[in-house]
Amino acid sequence: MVGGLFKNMRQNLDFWRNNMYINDNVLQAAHDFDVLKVVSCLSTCIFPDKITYPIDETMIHSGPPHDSNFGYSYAKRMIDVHNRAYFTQYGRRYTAVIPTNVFGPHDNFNIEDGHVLPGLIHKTYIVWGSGRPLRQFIYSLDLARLFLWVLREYNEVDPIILSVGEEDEVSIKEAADAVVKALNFRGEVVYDTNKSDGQFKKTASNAKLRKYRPDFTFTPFHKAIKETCDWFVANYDVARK
Ligand code: GFB
Repeated sequence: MVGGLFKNMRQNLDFWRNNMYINDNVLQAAHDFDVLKVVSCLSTCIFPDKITYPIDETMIHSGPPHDSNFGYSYAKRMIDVHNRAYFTQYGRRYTAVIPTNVFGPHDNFNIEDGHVLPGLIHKTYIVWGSGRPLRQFIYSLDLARLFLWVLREYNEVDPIILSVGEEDEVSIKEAADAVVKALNFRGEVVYDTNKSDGQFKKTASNAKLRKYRPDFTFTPFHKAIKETCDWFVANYDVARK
């Protein structure tokens, strides 16, 4: 069960309970049916809020998460505990990836529940919050390519962050400007500062990924935004919104 900042702030209990049920049912069923490998998803938003940067895989349990999504964060952290327990008790090599903010075609463009980029693409001219927070965004097609590599080649039980580099972190304003450019929007962009900014930053290191995949190239941000905007416009009638 995933959602943007605002859905998390409204439903921390649902995010905690539903994701805990999913964790236990999926992993126990995999074990019962002798599934050899399970790759679960955590997220870079589950790391401690008060932390040093860049965040890396060793810091998952080093302190409380940001208050806005504590239910989701603690439930997702429990997957790492589950994976370690299946390894120590049964030798299962179940693992997890830690994607940063994902976006792309077929996203959830719902304005209230979705994440920032699909929300901006759907709304275009209204940015919630100040636009100052920083995020690393990963294009869904790049994440899918990396996910197949993890499934086939990554053999650690410890999780691995799947993110663009720290140098590719952008502000929400820069992300909004990229959407405005891609949609050729000519109107005024307004910032609704009555809406929360959420976590200011959660800068994650992709050094572990780079150690395994120094060759991997991410789709340039503006190209990925353009492809996502073009998909949304061409599929407006069927897009989740
Ligand atoms: O993607 P998002 O909702 O989640 O981004 P997080 C929230 C940031 O974008 C805040 C700004 O700074 C918002 O003020 N923002 C601007 C908007 N316009 C919009 C808009 O139209 N919609 C939305 N949603 N935000 C989530 C976690 O944190 O990260 C989830 O809460 C999940 O659990 C996800 O893990 C990856 O990046 O703040």
